[in-house]
Amino acid sequence: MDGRVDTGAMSQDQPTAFPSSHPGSGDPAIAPATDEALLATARELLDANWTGRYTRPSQALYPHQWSWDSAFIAVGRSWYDAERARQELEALFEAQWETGMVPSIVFDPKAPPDAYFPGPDVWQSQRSPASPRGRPTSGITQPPLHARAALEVHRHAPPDQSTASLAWLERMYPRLVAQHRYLDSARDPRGTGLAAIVHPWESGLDDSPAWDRDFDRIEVPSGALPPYRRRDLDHAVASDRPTDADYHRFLYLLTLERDADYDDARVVAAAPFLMVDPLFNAIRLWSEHALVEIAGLVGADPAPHRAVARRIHDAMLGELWIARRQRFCAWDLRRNQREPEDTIVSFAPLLDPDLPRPIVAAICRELESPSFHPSREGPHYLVPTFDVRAQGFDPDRYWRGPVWLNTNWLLWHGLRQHGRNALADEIAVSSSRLVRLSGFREYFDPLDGSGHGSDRFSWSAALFTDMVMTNRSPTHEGP
Ligand code: 2M8
Repeated sequence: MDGRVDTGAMSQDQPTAFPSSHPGSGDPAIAPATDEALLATARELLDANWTGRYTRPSQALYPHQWSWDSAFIAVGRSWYDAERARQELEALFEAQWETGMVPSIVFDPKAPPDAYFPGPDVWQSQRSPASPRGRPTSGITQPPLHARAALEVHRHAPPDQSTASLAWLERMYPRLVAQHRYLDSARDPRGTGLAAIVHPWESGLDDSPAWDRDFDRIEVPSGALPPYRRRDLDHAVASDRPTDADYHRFLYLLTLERDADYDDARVVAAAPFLMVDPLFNAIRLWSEHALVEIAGLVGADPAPHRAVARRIHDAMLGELWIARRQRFCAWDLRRNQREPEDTIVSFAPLLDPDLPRPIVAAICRELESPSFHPSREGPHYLVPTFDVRAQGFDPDRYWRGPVWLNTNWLLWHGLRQHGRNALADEIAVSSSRLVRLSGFREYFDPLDGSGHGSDRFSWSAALFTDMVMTNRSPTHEGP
């Protein structure tokens, strides 16, 4: 166990109950909160961030609806309020574009105009005839976790809501299918079976070093952007957030896409950033498998979903698995290069239920290596989003090293799916310790456990809830 978080006795085959005790590993004083008290705090937080139709990621920093946040939140909330969980996803899909794209942000028209930047006046989604009328959104998407989330929400419905839940699933199914078929058709310029993203914001891991080599070379012509003021820095410290140079590039890409009226063919043909992300595609594959199950539940044909899932699986192995490096790599389609950075996106293909065992083993070796499993001397928390030994690792800056509970949750599911329960448990223990130490923060320093970014962050509360409740539930079918 050298170099590991001490989780107490664990078995390779049987998941442990969600650990609430904290055998020493050099943790600073951790609040002795019970899971029950933390579940109550998580619920209170999610209720405070509930708007009546959906849940804000946080009150100040993110005062609108975000796409994959709502998927994470719906899963966590569904353990105690299945109705709001269903509403959350349905509200998001009311803003689905005619192309099938689910936008990354749906703006709250009641929020003050300067509450978030870039807001609806910058995005101007109405420039696209495919955007929903009278409902301002962003013009890009985020990882398609929603079919998986919908299936989980349905599974958690109490028996007296099973009819309502199935009717909801029937309403959601065609919208979820449209979301997936959009990605298959509009985002696969090479016809490989893999969907490309056109903006780092589409990855959800916006500032990840996974695409530094491509992103950093984007030159913003002088005068290309009007003067603007970053609002994120009103609510979070600058050293936790993206640098001004990166923010400038984010906005520049946004304006190029906006100026193409978010026409997919034009955007994909010209986007300076065109990246195949293993995490985005692994989530897409995991959700396509969820569609197989949903189709069975609503009386539709699961066969087409099986065929798409097989195609994505083959393409991930054929195009993104680099045997020489024993790693999945992001693929920069513009320059036709595989990105060498060792980041958490490389582990996401664990979500593929058919991932070959030698590849599962290689991913676990890397997850257990000192790059992602910091030394046992002193406190340490899993899983850093970037190799802690890499140049440029930053324990506190947004997506460039900190631990996030959503990536922990995805890996936890992936590892359990492949019977790697000991490692999955270590991740659950670390997640629990971080919450006890620093609260439901947006992200955490993997070396000292301090909290960063936003406070009272919704998906941290929701996913903590899901990990606790899943481990308590003997009948949970698992992903
Ligand atoms: C972060 O992204 C937004 C832009 O979409 C931002 O920084 O303003 C990311 O962490 C993203 O994954 C997340 O969905 C969003 C809201 O929590 O914040």
